[in-house]
Amino acid sequence: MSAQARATLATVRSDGEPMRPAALPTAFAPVDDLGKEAVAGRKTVTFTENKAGTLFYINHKQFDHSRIDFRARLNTVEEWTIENDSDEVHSFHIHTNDFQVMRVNGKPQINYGLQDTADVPPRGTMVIRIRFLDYPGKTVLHCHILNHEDAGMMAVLQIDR
Ligand SMILES: [Cu+2]
Repeated sequence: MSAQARATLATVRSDGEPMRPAALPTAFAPVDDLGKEAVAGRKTVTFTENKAGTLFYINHKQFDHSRIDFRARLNTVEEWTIENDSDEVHSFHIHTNDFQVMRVNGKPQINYGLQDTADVPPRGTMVIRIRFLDYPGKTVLHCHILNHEDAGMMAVLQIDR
């Protein structure tokens, strides 16, 4: 990344009577736990890149919108292993259905609820569970780092009835 000149982006000013801070909630709605669900399928998603760090791949392929890379069935739960076979972080992101992070580098994760993006550490692995709800059809998964997805790190998932 190139060095950026310092610049003022915004000046925030506050006036008037000070407000009392709102109380934070002490209880949260229960979250779905996909760890208790039967697993209907397993997939491996591997992030790699070329030596120069200019081309990016999922399962050794660059994005092709006309190709279906993964298939799943509606209303099932799958367990996916996301592998990062590179020396930098990649941020796993999937559209349409959110996922639960189960383990990162083998370490079980606390379930704070479903999410749509999670970092996969360099040379690391992340295991997720995902329930395919609501929408049959095509969707995409990709690295959420913009220049990685633009340079190929994206794949098509077909969800069938
Ligand atoms: Cu990436």
